[in-house]
Amino acid sequence: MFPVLYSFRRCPYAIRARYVLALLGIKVCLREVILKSKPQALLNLGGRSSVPQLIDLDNARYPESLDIIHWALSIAKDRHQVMSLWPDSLVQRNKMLAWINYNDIFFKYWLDRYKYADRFPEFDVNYYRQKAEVFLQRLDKRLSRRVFIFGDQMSLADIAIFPFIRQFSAVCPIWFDSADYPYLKRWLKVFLDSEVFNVVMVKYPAWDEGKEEIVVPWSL
Ligand SMILES: N[C@@H](CCC(=O)N[C@@H](CS)C(=O)NCC(=O)O)C(=O)O
Repeated sequence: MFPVLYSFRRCPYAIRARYVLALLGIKVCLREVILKSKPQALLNLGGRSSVPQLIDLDNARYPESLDIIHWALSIAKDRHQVMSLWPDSLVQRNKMLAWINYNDIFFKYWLDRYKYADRFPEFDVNYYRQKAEVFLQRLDKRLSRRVFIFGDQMSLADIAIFPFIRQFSAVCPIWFDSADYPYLKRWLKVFLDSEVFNVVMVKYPAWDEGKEEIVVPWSL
């Protein structure tokens, strides 16, 4: 028996959750969801049916990516690794959360408009991209002085944010390739080239009641 993770391969929230689970070696039963046709088992949970969501072995429900990540951090065996991702210092944690919140609230807002500019005809795509670039500029400046957002070690802030920058880069790869964000690109590449990322991006068939359960051991 393993905890159940409802996930969607390309979802940046699901990627951040899977990345932490894989990094910490926490096995789950991965149920790949098609967003337009969610499985009844997910809908039956009631309330929000977004992904990722995790149900642990005590039937406790973790309905948000950050809930899942904190659950994973709380049960991971390698406490040294946990400390390096999410240090004990409250000051440090608050700073990380500030970066993550900025990403989730402001950057995501402009990213969606940049990605789906045709659905937001009030402004053109360049306007939305420039709004989103405010965050890219902040990140690039910060990453010019350190490898990761909080120093030489990868932290929760990096893992929580990189899937959204990846999504931004994929809206117009030609534009992104020629854009002047050398430090941000170097940082993003560390993640995209990582073994963990390749493992969490493996494609699995969509799950539904009666279908075989896929346990992901995230073997690295
Ligand atoms: N705040 C949530 C957001 C999750 C989310 O918006 N997921 C999207 C896919 S990327 C989704 O499930 N959309 C379909 C829906 O909300 O029903 C989290 O951190 O997990």
